[in-house]
Order: sequence, then C-alpha cells, then structure tokens
Amino acid sequence: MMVDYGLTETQVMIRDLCKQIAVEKIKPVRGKYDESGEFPWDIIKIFAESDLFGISIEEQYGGMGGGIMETVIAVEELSKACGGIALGLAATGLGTYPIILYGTDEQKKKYLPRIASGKSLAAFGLTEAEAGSDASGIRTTAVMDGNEYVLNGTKQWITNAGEADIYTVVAMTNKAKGARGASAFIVEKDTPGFTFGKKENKMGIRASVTRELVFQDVRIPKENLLGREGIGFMVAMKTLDKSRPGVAAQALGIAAGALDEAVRYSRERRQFKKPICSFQGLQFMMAEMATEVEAARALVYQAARFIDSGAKNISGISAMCKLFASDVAMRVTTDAVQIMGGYGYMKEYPAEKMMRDAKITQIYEGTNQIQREVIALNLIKEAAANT
Ligand code: COS
Repeated sequence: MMVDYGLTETQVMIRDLCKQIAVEKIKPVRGKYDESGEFPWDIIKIFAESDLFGISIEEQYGGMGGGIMETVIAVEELSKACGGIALGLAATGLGTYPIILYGTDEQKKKYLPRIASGKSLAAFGLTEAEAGSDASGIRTTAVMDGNEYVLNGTKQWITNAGEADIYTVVAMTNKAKGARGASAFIVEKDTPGFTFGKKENKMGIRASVTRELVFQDVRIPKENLLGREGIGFMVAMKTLDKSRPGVAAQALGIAAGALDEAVRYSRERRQFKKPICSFQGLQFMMAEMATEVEAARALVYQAARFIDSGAKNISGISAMCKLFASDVAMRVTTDAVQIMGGYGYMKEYPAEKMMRDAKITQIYEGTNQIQREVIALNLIKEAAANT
C-alpha cells in the first residue's frame, strides 16, 4: 500500500535518491557500524556528494532551498536502513538552524556554503549535565572581553561532537536574568581551549557520535554572536520547533523499516507447515503496526508542510509529531522483534537494533513528557487567546 501524499517532483527525487543510498550503501554496513560505534565517514561523504546537506539551506548560500518537508523525506528514507547513520545528517540540520534562523548575511555567507557542500558538519550545543529538560538552567558562560566573548563550561551528550567543524552553542551572558540572559554563538572546532570529552557508549544509534563539548577560556570574536544578547533561549526553542519533525521522521523511518522486516520475515518463516503470516495473531499485530506507521507519516508530513507554509505558532504541532512518531517507533520495533521471535532477538537480524535505535527518539530533543507539556501549554494559550 502506497499512499499518495502529493509529493512534488523534487521531493520524489530526494526520496528516490535517499532510498537508493539506504538500500545500496547503508544496509550493507549498518551492522558493522552498530557493532564498532565508529563514525560512518564513508556514508557521510556519499550524503555530501548527493547534496543532502544542502536540502534546507537557501540557494544563495549553496543549498537546495528546500524546507522541513524535504528534510523529513530524506531523514525518513535513510532511517529505514539506519537511524544512527541518518543522524549525522539530521544533527547537522539541528546545528545549522540557529544560523539559518538568526544568522546575518555575513555569518550565513561564511558558514552555510561549507555545511551545504558537506565539507563541514554542524552540531548544536544546548544540554548540560544539570540542564536537560530544564534547558534554561544552563551554566556555561560567555563573558565579553574587548572584541571577544570568553566561553567557559561543558555541554553534554552532543551529537556529531568532535566530527563537526561548526557548533552553535547556547551560553549565559547574564546569569541573573535566567532564560532571558542566554545567548547563542557560533564556535569553530579549532578554537584554542575548545576540546571534546570521551565518546559515549550508547544503547542505540551507535553509528552516531555523542561527546561533551568542553570550553576553557575559549575566545571567539564578537561577530560570532547569533542575533543579539539575551535571545539565546528563544534561538534554542525556535531551533527545536524546526528540528523536532526531523526526529519524528527518524522515528517514522525506523518504524517503517522494522515493519518491512517483520512482514518479510513472516512470509518466509514457516511453522505448523504454514508461513507464520497466515496466523491471525500476527496479522492483527502487523495491521496495527501498519496503521500506526501510516498515521505517523500523515502527521509528520502535515506538520512539516504546516511549518514550511510560514505558520507562526508551530511549537505544538512540532511537538505532536515528535511525540506520536517516536511512541509509534517504540511500539512497532518492539512488535517487530516479537513477530520475529528468537531471530528477532539476535543481532544477525536488524530488528533488535531498530528497537534500540527507536528508544532515543522518545528522549532527545526534548523527552516525550516535555513534548506533552509543550502541547498542553500551547493548547491552553490558544484557548486563552480565543476567549
Ligand atoms: N518559541 C519562542 N519562544 C519560546 C518558545 C518557543 N517555542 N518556548 C518558550 N519560549 C519563550 C517563552 O515565551 C518565554 O519568554 P518570556 O521570558 O519572554 O516570557 C521564555 O522562552 C521562557 O519560556 P518558559 O518559561 O516556558 O521556559 P521554561 O524554562 O519553563 O521551559 C520548556 C520550557 C520545558 C518547554 C523548555 O525548557 C524545553 O523545551 N525543554 C526541553 C529542552 C530540550 O528539548 N532539550 C533537548 C536538548 S537539545 S537536543
């Protein structure tokens, strides 16, 4: 069953290109990277040669000029094969949004062409050991000294850390003001005093790299401030509003990939002298899985299109699609393992990896409890505005 979502020619082209990369290049190596936890530079190079890093970057800065919808289609298709490898691309998008949203023409000219061409990966540094869900509790500081800001502090669990060249980082310029005292900066990899913590050993998405960003008297030119002082928390929130559909797409892809594996397996595996797909117990499970995957796809695509339309209040729908698709991914991958039984539990088959990869989509870029909070707050705000 292939639902027609009325994709444009460009969107179909992106989907087919990513599907080909997923099947021909990623599937054969996903197990190896999951096992070793190495960063998949060979596949990242293929993404770069295929211009995937430029999808959502404006044409005048070397990109394709697409939006969230084009990004979502690419991330979904790549994640069908491996959510971890696809994350190198999606996390670069996350690190780039602050520049797209708040960069001056000069900052965009300097950084976006490097990202669009795939020469440099990007990363986003918000989370700290004591500031996860409570993002405005960050302690990293940026103090003005002459023409420079001096950064001190440590960011935790940063995707693409160490491999990326360009980092967008949120730090406090005025601690006393709380959320209104944060500012966002661009920090380049080779800046003196900027180092990385050890590589984290993760349950899933093991082909992606997660490390600390450590700032010790890191001096960056004042020109690297994004927007103005005091709007760093808003930069972070608006960035997450744009990037959460990417997590939703990653979850959707993982779920769709797991469903495919389960259906294929159920046709091949024979028990009681019949293929196991002929048993209604499994048919009902697969029917539920397929329905949930399609519902997630419809919501993710619609959210992406709504955001691309220039709509103002996107926080709620962005949180909804991330919440829904990631919960679907967890259920569907768990059921895929169940349908495949003992084989599903073995590393020779990809289902157990998909289940491990799915889990993080309920956690990062805001836990699903935080998404519910965002959705509810918007609901209440809207109701208040309408009375
Ligand atoms: N867009 C624009 N502005 C926003 C916003 C958004 N999506 N969300 C909040 N703001 C503004 C608020 O309007 C408020 O502005 P004023 O100070 O002018 O009133 C300010 O930001 C503070 O907002 P709020 O009081 O709601 O902040 P809280 O500290 O209560 O935090 C949540 C709100 C929990 C929603 C936020 O901290 C969050 O999203 N946490 C999860 C972070 C996350 O996703 N981390 C993952 C790491 S990044 S991979």
